[in-house]
Amino acid sequence: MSDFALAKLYRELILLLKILCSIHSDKSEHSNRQILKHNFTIFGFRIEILKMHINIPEGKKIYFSSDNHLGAPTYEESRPRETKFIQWLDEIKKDAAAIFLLGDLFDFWFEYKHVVPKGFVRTLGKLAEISDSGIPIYFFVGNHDLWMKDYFKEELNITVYHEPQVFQLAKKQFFIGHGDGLGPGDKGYKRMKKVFTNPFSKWLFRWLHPDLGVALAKHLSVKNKLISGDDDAKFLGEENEWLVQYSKRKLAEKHYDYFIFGHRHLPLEIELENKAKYINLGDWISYYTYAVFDGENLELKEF
Ligand SMILES: [Mn+2]
Repeated sequence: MSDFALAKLYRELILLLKILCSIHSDKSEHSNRQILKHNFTIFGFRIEILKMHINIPEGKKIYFSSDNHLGAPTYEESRPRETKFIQWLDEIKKDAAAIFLLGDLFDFWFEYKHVVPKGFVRTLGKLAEISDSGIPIYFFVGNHDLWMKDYFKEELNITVYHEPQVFQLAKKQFFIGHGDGLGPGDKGYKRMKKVFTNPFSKWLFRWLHPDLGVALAKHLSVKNKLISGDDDAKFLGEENEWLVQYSKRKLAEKHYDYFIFGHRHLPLEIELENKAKYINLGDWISYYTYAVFDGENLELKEF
């Protein structure tokens, strides 16, 4: 088998595993959710796999937001932004069929075996209330909160994804993720991400006393662009927007209606080919933007 064929097989197996794992981790049952059968081909063999499908009942909507960076630049300074976010959650819970949070909710988050970081109780409490009321919440980790483990699942019944996922929402195909490290370029950050997600470095970090570890991580998160992976929030033009390039590459393989990402801290809506759209959700630092999908149309709005 050629290197190329091996690489292709490897990629497809990883993709299959990812999809199977993501369905597996979603244990809760809701009446408006179902698992769809989906055909998948590996070297000509047709395999049936499962895909998340959410129906949107009449009058209900699906909401998306990302990049709150609670705790930045300091806990006190991010409190007004937290209050505003909770007001938004209170507003959307009235007609939400599901809520997608696309990462960097916290400027830094790390789960120890028996301990989670201090703070953010109003946000966590509001998410608990919404989740308990039966509205499913999906969380995609960002580059600032990628050290999530099972706390959100166990405490809030929120499904946590560590990689982008495909969802069918009503009749439309969505490709959803935080967006860090995707597309060409950003090599320095991609290398850093390998270090951060490496089990040995996580194990080492866990054994630093949290007063030291969390303080160090918070410092680096605010100070260092390479560590945080955050670019300046200026539009670089379609050709230089990595996530646009990434979406175009994905479109060449398969049709999607919407690509939804965070990470850029810049609200963007870009038409791609065949009516596909790239949406960037902006942030809750400068823009307070979110997307809402009613089953037919998706709108980027400001709160
Ligand atoms: Mn961010």
